[in-house]
Amino acid sequence: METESDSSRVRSGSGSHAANGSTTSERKVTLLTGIIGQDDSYLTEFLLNKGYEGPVRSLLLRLSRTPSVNHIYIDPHNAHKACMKVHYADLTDASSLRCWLDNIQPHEVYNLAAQSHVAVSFEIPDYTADVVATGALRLLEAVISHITATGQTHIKYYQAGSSEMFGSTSLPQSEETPFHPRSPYAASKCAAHWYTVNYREAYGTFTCNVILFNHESPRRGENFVTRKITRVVGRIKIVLQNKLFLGNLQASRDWGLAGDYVEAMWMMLQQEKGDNYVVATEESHTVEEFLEVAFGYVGLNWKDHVVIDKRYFRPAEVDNLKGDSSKARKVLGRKYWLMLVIWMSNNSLKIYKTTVWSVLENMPVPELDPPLVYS
Ligand code: NDP
Ligand code: GDR
Repeated sequence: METESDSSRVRSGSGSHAANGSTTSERKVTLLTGIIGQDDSYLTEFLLNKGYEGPVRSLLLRLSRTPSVNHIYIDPHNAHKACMKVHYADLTDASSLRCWLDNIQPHEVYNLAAQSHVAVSFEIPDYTADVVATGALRLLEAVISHITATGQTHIKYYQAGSSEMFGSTSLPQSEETPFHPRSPYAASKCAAHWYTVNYREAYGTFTCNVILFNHESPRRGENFVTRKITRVVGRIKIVLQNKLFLGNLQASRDWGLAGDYVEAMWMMLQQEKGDNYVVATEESHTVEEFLEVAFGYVGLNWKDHVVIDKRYFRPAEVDNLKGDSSKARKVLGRKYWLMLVIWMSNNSLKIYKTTVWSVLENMPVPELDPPLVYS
């Protein structure tokens, strides 16, 4: 993948879609952080399908891998065809953020980049806080100074909040539930949440905190539990391995589908005022229940293969998460469905099959994108 050359990193102030002040969706320019991530790839596809005028711009941290976006990436040297552009930037580098905001002049900024693994945040707490908490602050500050310098007040900011912020609170968790973070990651997300609220109150900027409960897909990183399980189920089924090592099976999560939730992200930025929203399926299941479904799907019993390994337990666990997304439901006009149910429904088996069988090196993986069919 190529990126724009360094010479394009100048503060242009002209030639952007923002300059004409249009706010119609087809003339919007978007900036996303964290393009390699699961949500970024679905959101990029969603925005392109919505008819957002290309390119959907993205910031990229590491250039060594680009699996989630390769299928929609077009070489920028084919400028008339390019539907997204990828730039070097980092949430730990304030100057890069401000520079690209000035250069791109986006209408919408989605801050999705993060060190997003909860267990890993106990190992690298300092880095996690720098990216997740201070990174959000740097981006908000870049937005404000960009607005001050250019007068472009229409800019809207999206902050990826997390159900982990609720930690050990009682169910169900809504926008009114007080936070009780149980990891450096969750505490950092709480800080990012309050920075986002503060910049809304202090400067009148349109900022949104969308507190998403877990959402999964075939593009989920393989060190998160759903993808770890389904990947190994495939390997066990074809006798590539026999054991699956896991931690706490009693933890309960409200699992939705990533491809669905990006719609909620976009929708919340289309409201008149920035606000805080919880997005969830409103159902919760344990990791053990997930194992039953995943192994059962290929005719195996999880108890014959799963081994509990203490290494995968966290210093402090979030036992039970289940959202109350009634506020978001009013905006969206519908609710989202639990992933387990969807995976078992006929039309969506292909998502599951892809996840299971994608471990087979010489076997064609069914075409999934676009579009994913969920119901
Ligand atoms: P991923 O971990 O898949 O993607 C996050 C992306 O951010 C990765 O591409 C990562 O790059 C990148 N990144 C990490 N550090 C930096 C940095 N310093 N500067 C720029 N980019 C960086 O996350 P998801 O797509 O699953 O989630 C998107 C967002 O939503 C995250 O903020 C996450 O915390 C939050 N969230 C996710 C939920 C979920 O269930 N998926 C639920 C609630 C919130 P690299 O991989 O190279 O480190
Ligand atoms: P989570 O997702 O911590 O909820 O954070 P993850 O899939 O990592 O864990 C879910 C639950 O499964 C238990 N578990 C294991 N988890 C992993 N990763 N590996 C194991 O071997 C294992 N065994 C049991 C965990 O203890 C936990 O209880 C995700 C991330 O996407 C965050 O960025 C996001 O904010 C939250 O979801 C909402």
